[in-house]
Amino acid sequence: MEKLIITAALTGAETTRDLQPNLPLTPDELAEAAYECYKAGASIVHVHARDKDGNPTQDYEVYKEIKEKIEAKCNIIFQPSTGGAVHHSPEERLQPVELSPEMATLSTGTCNFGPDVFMNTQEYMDKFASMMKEKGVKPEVEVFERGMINNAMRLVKKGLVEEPLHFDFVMGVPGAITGELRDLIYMKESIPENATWTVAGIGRYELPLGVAAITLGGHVRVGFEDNIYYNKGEIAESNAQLVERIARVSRELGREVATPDEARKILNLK
Ligand code: KMH
Ligand code: ZN
Repeated sequence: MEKLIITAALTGAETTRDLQPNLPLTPDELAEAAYECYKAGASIVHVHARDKDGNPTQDYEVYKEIKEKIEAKCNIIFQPSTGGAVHHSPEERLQPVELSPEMATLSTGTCNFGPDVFMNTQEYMDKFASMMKEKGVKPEVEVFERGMINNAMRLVKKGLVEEPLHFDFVMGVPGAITGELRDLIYMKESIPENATWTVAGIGRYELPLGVAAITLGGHVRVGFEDNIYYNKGEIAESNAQLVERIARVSRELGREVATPDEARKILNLK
């Protein structure tokens, strides 16, 4: 089995310091957290920026500062969010793609997102995919429901996204697909054979789905965007603590962990 790619989703747009006191917010904090995760075994860092008040922002300058600060510390793959927060406009969300990062997320469908709606019309999807193509950015296709895989394949047919695709199954968001193992199997069986995939289990689903992905040949995302606990009722100390655990479990199960350069090869990054 190929080595395991671990993605650290450091902050997200929804987690707050009230919920998770160790949440990295500023560019310096994000860069330090990325570096700790890199040392613990992460090869990709998924980043959401925050403004000076700690609120989610998709501002180009803030992402630029974060990218530069992370690159000064290590060669982890920088993957900014184009999902942003549910209230961001598509134009706001697209700003980090201007930085031509190696990867960025691309959500291929609309779903309920707790009390909100995460909006991704066909028009947005086409626009986001075209811009990523133009800037040479590999999309990580974020799917929160099965039908979003079909939408991704539609983008391939239109020539806006190149195969092999890399999917992230985000599972357990209230209002979208559950985090049950049977649903992970269904998702994994529904993508093209040459595609790679990772799973981001929300909350209590993070660890069991991560372990399942290790054994099924997928990859794993962990971090405060998805889960703030180490164990039930026990707040995690850091994102790196979650990365360390999944890396340890993977090695125990006989699967080595990829370095960023190994991840670049597995994902066909240019
Ligand atoms: N914050 C969610 C509404 C992404 O990063 O691309 C969307 C999200 C997906 O987190
Ligand atoms: Zn995200």
